[in-house]
Amino acid sequence: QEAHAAEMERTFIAIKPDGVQRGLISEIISRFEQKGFKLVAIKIVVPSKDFAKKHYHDLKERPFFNGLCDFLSSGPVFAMVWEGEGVIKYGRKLIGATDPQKSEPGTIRGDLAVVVGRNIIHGSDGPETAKDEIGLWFKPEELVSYTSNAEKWVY
Ligand code: 3AN
Repeated sequence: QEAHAAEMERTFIAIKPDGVQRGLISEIISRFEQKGFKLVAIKIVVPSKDFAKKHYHDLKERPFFNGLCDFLSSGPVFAMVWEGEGVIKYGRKLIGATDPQKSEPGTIRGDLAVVVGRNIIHGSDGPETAKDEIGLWFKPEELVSYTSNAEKWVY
């Protein structure tokens, strides 16, 4: 189905400093890749605290906001954009519930994390946040458009 590519949905996924330090980058990429989603942008960066505050601006009233922003800026973050049909919602499913004590086995947080303050990964929670977060972390020219070989077998 050729019409797909241009209108394909995209989401922002980031492996937080705990996931990077624990050596979980390849494990996490695998799960999205094996599902059939397509990686269209990556970068590894230590965000400033101001940048972390921008990223988490929706949570600024929460008591853990400051600690959360300190944490996100405490080390390298592996930022990605993934593309595919339903990738925003299904990406959240792959990630699992916010609190790893409640995420199901088989999900990234269920399998790989224990506490909410160290839940290793972030994923956009809807189309609007996906657009905003991709725009915050990436310049338009850092996103690549290509046809993967697998695509014609996934769709
Ligand atoms: P999610 O990351 O599943 O979208 P949000 O947006 O509610 O969940 O929370 C963003 C991040 O804030 C979480 N990934 C987690 O690191 C942190 N967080 C959420 N709730 C708590 C909490 N009760 N205590 C500490 N950190 C929290």
